[in-house]
Amino acid sequence: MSEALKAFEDELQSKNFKGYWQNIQGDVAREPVPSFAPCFWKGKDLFAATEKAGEVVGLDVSFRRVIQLWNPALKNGTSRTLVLNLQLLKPGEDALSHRHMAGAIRFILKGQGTRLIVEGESFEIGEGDFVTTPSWTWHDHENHGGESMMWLDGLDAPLVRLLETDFHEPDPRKKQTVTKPEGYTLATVGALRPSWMKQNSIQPPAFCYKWADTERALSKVGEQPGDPYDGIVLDYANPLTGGPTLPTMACQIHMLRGSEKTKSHRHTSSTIYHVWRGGGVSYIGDQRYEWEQGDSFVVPLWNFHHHENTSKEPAVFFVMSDKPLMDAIGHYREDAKAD
Ligand code: 1HN
Repeated sequence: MSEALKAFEDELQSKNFKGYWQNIQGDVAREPVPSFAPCFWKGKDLFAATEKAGEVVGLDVSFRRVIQLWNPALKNGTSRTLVLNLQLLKPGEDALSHRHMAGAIRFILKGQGTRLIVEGESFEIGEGDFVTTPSWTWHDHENHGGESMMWLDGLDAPLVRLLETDFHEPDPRKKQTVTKPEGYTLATVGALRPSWMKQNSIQPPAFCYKWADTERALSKVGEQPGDPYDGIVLDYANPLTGGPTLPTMACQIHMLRGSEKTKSHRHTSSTIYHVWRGGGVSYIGDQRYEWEQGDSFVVPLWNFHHHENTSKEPAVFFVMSDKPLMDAIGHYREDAKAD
């Protein structure tokens, strides 16, 4: 570098300026190069760690007894934008109320009879149910049943951290008072809905999607061709608009029929998979992962991936992705691998 150029750059810096040429480091990438790699978590290890947390970590120590599926390529989180956790709530435990900017979902893996209270409505939850806790909604949980509850917590917390928009408020009441009748949201946001009710046009209402309905839908469409890359896909749609689950994340159920093998593709959204039923193998970039019930893995953006159900029984994934974000800003691109 010439003396004159160095002196000029120093002068720019002293005035908080930077020349474009100072940012160019070699070739500019022609396509996305994710900074985080695929990662796989064994369900057996996750459940064992969570059981252990149940013995050594009280709710006084950890406001929520939650273990994160931490992608070591990141400071925090499972993907760049989303995090998947497993939460344990033991019989008799109450997780106190709070609200925050991060939007959250729960997918119940184990247990019955617990209640999630969101914005004054109490939802009874059990295995396979899926519940949303949209951004800035009060939420607390109570396990008044006889068995431990375990559920997946999915949050857009890494995105919120990046945006630095995290308002976070403990509830001065500690626990919410239930102010809405049982089944209130279900009865008011469907095809028949009260005409005077104003709804938030960005955030969906908190909603509980029952496993029995998911199973029924799978059985009604299970014979159809489905999607070449993901098999039979059900969207957990915003019940009001039919749009994505939350503005920042799309949650889905994927079913691979017995011996089904999907085609390979890649896209600019990143996807987190949890194996809810069955066994098989997924290929992500140059990695091969064999999975069984309870396992989880993440497919970073722009990694080719495809899946194979290696058994005769259906395999079912619970899936979470940041595609709505990419759609909202016009960054979604998808590319099929040539056969
Ligand atoms: C949260 O609010 C819950 O309410 C669980 O159950 C996990 C992880 C990060 C930030 C907030 C919950 C969380 C969380």
